[in-house]
Amino acid sequence: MSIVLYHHPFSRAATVVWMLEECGVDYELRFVDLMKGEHKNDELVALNPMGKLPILTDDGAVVTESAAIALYLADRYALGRLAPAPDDPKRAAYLRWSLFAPTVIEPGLMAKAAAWAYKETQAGWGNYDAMLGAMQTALSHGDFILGDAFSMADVVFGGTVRYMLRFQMLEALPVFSAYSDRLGARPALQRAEERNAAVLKEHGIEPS
Ligand SMILES: N[C@@H](CCC(=O)N[C@@H](CS)C(=O)NCC(=O)O)C(=O)O
Repeated sequence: MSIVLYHHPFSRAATVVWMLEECGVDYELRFVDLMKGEHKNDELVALNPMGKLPILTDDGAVVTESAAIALYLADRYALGRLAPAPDDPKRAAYLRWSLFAPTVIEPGLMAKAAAWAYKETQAGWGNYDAMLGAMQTALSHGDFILGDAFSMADVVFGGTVRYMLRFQMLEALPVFSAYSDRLGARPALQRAEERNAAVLKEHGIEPS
């Protein structure tokens, strides 16, 4: 099988399973025991010098960083369906909000939760209220980031929203909860959750 995902269900690799299910491709899950520190072994550090999951390999190509994995998979396996083509004007919003999740939402919510001291003008994630406003703007065009059409941007952006809501790091504004519920109804997400749960069961790990 050409696609291998180095995976643990308690990591962002769980969301990559959703990406793969949306693409409808075959893939192998290779369990990495985070609790035993297997992600720090030589083989995995050679693939990802950060010593972190997820790592995806595809016929020798190595992709790390969840958002990069999402964009890679959508371009390669679902261009025109989950990713607007490069000459499609929707590509702008697609890229914009796909990158907003890891570069603004994640650090912005971490900064708030951990009460980091930083200068808003120097930190890329800026001001918390501005970030909340931008997130609502992103969701103001319809059911999904691109309006009526679901795209891989919703897995990246929406996956972050769902995770942050679950751990109460993001205010449960109705717009976020409704979006999260819409995403939760997707068969591909449900298949991914089943697959992640099966891995937990196989390894005798209690669900979180
Ligand atoms: N920016 C990376 C973050 C990767 C990351 O932090 N992975 C966590 C699990 S979600 C991890 O491997 N933690 C174990 C460690 O750092 O030792 C991404 O989006 O993929």
